[in-house]
Amino acid sequence: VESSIPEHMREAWRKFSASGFKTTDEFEKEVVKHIETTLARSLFNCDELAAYSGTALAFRDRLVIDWNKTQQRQTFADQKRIYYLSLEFLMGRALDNAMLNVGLKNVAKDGLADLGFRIEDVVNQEHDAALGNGGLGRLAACFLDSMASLNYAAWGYGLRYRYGIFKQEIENGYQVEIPDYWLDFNPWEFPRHDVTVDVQFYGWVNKYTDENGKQVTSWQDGEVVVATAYDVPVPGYGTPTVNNLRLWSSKAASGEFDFAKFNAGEYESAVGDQQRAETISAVLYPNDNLERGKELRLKQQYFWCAASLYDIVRRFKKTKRKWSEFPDQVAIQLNDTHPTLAIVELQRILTDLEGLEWDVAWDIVGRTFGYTNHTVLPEALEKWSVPLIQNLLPRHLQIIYDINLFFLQQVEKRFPKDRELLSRVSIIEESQPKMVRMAYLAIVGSHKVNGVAELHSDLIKTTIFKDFVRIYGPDKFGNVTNGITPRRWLHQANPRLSELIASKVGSYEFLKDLTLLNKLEAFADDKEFKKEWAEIKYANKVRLAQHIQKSTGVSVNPKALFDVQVKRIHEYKRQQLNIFGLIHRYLAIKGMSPEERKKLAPRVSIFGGKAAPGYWMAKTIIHLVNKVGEVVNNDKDVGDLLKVIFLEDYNVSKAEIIVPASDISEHISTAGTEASGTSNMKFVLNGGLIIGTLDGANIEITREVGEDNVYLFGTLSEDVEDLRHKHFYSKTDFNPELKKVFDFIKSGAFGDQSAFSALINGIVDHGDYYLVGDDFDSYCKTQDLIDEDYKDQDAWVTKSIQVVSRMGYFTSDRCINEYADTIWNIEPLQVKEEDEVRART
Ligand code: H53
Repeated sequence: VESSIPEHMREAWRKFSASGFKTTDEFEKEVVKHIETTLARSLFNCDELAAYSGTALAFRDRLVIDWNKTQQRQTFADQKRIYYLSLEFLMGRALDNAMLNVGLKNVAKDGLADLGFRIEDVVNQEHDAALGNGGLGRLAACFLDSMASLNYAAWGYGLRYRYGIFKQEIENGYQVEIPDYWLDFNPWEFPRHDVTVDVQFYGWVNKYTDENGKQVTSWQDGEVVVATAYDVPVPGYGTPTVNNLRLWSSKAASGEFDFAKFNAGEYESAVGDQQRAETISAVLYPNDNLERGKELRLKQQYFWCAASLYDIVRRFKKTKRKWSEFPDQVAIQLNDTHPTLAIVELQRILTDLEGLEWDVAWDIVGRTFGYTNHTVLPEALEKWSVPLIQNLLPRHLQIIYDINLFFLQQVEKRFPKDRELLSRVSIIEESQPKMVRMAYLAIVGSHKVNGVAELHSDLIKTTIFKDFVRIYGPDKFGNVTNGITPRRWLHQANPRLSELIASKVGSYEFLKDLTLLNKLEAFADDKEFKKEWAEIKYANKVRLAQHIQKSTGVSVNPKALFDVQVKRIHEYKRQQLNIFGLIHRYLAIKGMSPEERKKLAPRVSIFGGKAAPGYWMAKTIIHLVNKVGEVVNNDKDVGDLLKVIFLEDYNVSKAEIIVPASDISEHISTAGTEASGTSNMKFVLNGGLIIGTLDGANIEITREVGEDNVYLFGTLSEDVEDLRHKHFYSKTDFNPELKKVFDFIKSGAFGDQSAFSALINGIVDHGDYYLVGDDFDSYCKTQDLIDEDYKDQDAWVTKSIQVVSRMGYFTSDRCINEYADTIWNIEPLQVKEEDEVRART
């Protein structure tokens, strides 16, 4: 490599090469140095934010050393790499995670204490990196953690949004959205101003024969936007591997602004170009499980795919291998259909730019890509209008048509004269306007398609992708059940529980091999152990109660049963079922005698989650929860028996407080709608039990932890369609208890009833698509059962221990190994044992 230092001059480098702090003294020295020099502050001017900044910079230095070495090691090893393309990475905070992963949290704790700070206060200064909406984005973050922890050579590719998911405030019971500008001070990103890619939009396609008689296709003119790389280190746990997350930021090609235009007096338009370019990476679309077909979103997708592919191809070309070896060096995983244009872009690079034959190129493309589907909801399946693509990406539209043509020709050969089939599987939907079905394009351009839980993977094979199973055979379609990283979701969020577990199973090795949790089973009846277990849950509840008090002003009793539903607000997730159940409970309490009330288990019901800003029904649900809270929490009759809390601005760092404090959490989607769910796993891993439908990963959680340890209820997915049809003919047998709830709302008990009429009418008059009426009765009965069971604390704690001991399967490490074996065909990189040991100390 031209830019490396000559051999005879390397000694000085080696002598002074940074090695990173190990002791408390060394750590303190680093922190003080950063505060005094990097931040230009002093001990007379050092608040918690400055202490956070100094600590983060000290740990960042430490990570960078291993990061550089990891990248060198991966380059020398010259093996296959994984590229995980995701429009969302919901990372949360980085400092606590970095401290734990490099094994120096205690050093930092002591050091910060010496310097006059509490480590918790310092850690709490950090702004969440919230570049995602919900489950899909958080899954990507867990996968990055696992890929690094398992020493896979892996890169994440995403967008560097200037604004992440909005901050939610509740005003008068309504959600209000505040922009999330998070880049004021972000020590975790490294701008790479030398790593840029020109990305083209619009223009036209020129096909001609060159002087050698060769057919040339070239995409010309249009507009160029520059992608600049920002790199974020991703440390593994207890390993020297630090992988890279590369996020692209957009700016105008002409740099600051167009000087020619500026000098010609067109100041506004000069600045306008720049702003238009910067808009591409400005903001994360705040929809979860909903696609709205906006041009800017398509621009984001292409901008990110084009920059990432250019980068991947550039890296491959340095190895000087033949194109046929590309799939042996590169595995690209598509997180949902958002990056599907990468398939088209690679085909364009290989044919138009590199001159490969169509078939040769297409074979390479297919062997490179894998596609993960995360939803069957029709409103979430991406379709882009043909005129929109035609205008923005004219060459890509032609390639899509060609891909479709070759695909349909294949199908025609295997299933002659089945015109219906051809029109059903066509990548182009013959609607007005025509639409490109991105999921179909993703299937056709990948060698493997997977769902994210067993039920979901079965459903996609029998419903939305049924025809493709016929065409390609069943082997192309698989399942990789989701998982979560136990480092963040147990060790970081619940350090005391993690420590107690380690003391029983012998070491912290369970954080790398979660199946070791099964050793806990032996202590499920151990009196002393159960006491400590229960104490930790109680302490976590006290901490959450303090948070609730601070953020809502409501004081809750930590001895009450904590019932939690935190996730994006969506009709299919059925927060409305939960709140209707609580109104039912409230009415029941009101009707009880004092003796009956004494027998009831006090309950705190906690909601949290954001509604997409344009999702009116979801906002109505938030409003109802808040109004019910106002009434119930101020009713002297009810007291501690019931509190209804809406916690604003649910995000990753709040989840780290909420999850360890739950007794029961709710995963109550209409069967067949929640592809997997991952918070269900987080709650159970922290000793919480769940109430849930037979949906997504609830089913596999039940299989692992035992039917007696899960509160299941409701319609089965195979019965959902029939019921939906029936709703349109008869609703005479409408649930009388639910009707009472509706009447109470209509009486104005929670303020102007018209605010909630759409919510009620959707159920009573418009077919009850999500089966709230059907499942209400079994839901309430199951809640009654929970009340009863919770009274027997001794048995409850045994269940709590048992379920944790059986959660080994749900680590994202298991997922990553499955992807590696069945889709990517890749092995981890060998890391020297001494480096592993160093990383653990
Ligand atoms: O992806 C999670 C699943 C969850 C599913 C979620 C998801 C999004 O967050 C956004 C879009 C989408 O298509 C799916 O709803 O069930 O657990 C990770 O797979």
